[in-house]
Amino acid sequence: MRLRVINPNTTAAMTRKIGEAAQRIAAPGTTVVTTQPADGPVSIESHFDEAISAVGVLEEVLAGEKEGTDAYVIACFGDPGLLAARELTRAPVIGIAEAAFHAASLISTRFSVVTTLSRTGIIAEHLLEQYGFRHHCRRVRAAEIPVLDLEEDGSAALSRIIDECRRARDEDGIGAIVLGCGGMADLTQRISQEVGLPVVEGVTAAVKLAEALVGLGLGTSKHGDLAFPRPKPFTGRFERYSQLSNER
Ligand code: 2AL
Repeated sequence: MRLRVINPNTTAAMTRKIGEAAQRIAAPGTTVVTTQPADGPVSIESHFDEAISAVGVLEEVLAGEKEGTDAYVIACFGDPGLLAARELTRAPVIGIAEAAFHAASLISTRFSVVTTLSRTGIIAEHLLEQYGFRHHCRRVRAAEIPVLDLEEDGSAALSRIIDECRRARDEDGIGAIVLGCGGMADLTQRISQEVGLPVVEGVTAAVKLAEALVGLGLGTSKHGDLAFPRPKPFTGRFERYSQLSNER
């Protein structure tokens, strides 16, 4: 199967890291293509960043449709553009936050999320509500590191995340930890060893869920609200979307 993993931000180093994590976990028969939008924020840590990045994600899905993609992963913890992406394809589209919540809820009754900055915690909280995981999650915690610190060798990012995970373990009454950023895709084992709890990371969870859905012969329903968008004129910068057709 052909899996397109989309890093919604435009930092190539993070895209590489996400791609390597996806490749390591993917089944031998899975071809992983990792991409990032041509335009957009270098990191996503606000509602504004997220709204802008969603357009790039959708363009990457449209590009993937031309290449016969079998499944998509949106590799940012806000799952930007997820439902809109599903409208554009029959293939399954999995967000890393929803993948991580599902996986964590299958191995524990309660989990906490450890994310980057506390101002982005609200995005995870909204998703927990929207996806129905509010009661599975004890707390959304922040290590107070900007996303791009995760790309810097020798930064304090890892030790701060580990410290926050230890606090979650000791104070939250949880069975598992969810890492709340695509840039943490390479940290699962290390943190799990240090903290002694199962650590769920969304990129890897999403790859395995995407493979499972494709293996089950399941794709995005085209019945109801996830049907292809109704064709209509788009104006100005977005005029090219007037060409979107229902024929795919
Ligand atoms: C993210 C993420 O996963 N990638 C990014 O740029 N921002 N989300 C987050 N909470 O840090």
